[in-house]
Amino acid sequence: MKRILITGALGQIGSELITFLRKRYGNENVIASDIKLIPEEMVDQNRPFEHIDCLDAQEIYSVIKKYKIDAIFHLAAVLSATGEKNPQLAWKVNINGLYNVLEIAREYKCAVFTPSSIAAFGPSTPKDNTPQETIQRPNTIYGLTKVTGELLCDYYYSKYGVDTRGVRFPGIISYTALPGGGTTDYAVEIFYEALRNKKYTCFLDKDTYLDMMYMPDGLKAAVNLMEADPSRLKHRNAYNVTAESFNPEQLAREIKKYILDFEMNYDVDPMRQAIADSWPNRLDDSAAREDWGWSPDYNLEAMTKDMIEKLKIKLNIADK
Ligand code: AKB
Repeated sequence: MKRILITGALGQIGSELITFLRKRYGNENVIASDIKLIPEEMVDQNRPFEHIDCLDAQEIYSVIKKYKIDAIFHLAAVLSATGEKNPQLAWKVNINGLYNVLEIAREYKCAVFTPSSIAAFGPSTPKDNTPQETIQRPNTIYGLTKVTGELLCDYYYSKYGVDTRGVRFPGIISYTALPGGGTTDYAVEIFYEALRNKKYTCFLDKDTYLDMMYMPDGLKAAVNLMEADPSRLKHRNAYNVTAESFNPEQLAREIKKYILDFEMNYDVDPMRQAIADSWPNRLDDSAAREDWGWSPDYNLEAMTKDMIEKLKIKLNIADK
């Protein structure tokens, strides 16, 4: 990877991946792009930003040619809860956008990273230690687009030799940009509410286990996979990765260690609960560990401590 394009760069993962990749590959070699306009404070000659709507193939083409891009981190996507509210939009953005990126990658010989998700599994998938290769019959539109995306990326690799790679991300927890429209978003919202108001009303039930990961591990997973020796990759799209599996009650208990009077309530949202119930409790990520040395740095305890420290600074909340 010499010159990298990130799509969806203003989203939760994108906004941190830009900084991570720029430190590694140089500011001028990482081109951020998004359908949203760049905020004033990010305008900088040395840190390129381009407007790209991934549904417009010409917009992607012109940026690929302009900067001689050889690797694309394609993050522009509609997440699970938003997808269920607008399935047509989810299909259009997640599938047509990916198709455009893959076609351009085929022509310009770019490597492509596309995140899949725990949503690529469904109710008939084994819930515990979910294997790398198993039943994938999701019942959400987001999940359908993720399975289709995995297969499409595999196809472009075997048919055209496009260097496609991906991981199945769990819920990503971070303090820089908020996630938008996901089912795992509670695990980010809870920190903001706990620090600001000392209480949180959770939209998932207390015993709903899901895989989660702290952002530094998510960035490491994406970049390590893209830098991995291709001859070692037995799978390409997409590797199971996880860092921690917990339920809302366990997260609340961990937060209470720092905010003693934190109060957790529940008001279950049937749509998001049904989505969460269709996903695994915990993935088996041994294939990623064996093939490219995946290993997370943060568990629930380490992540909670760091989130609280960093968010206190961000929200300007002083210790008493
Ligand atoms: C979502 O909740 O939709 C995402 C995901 C697990 O892919 N965070």
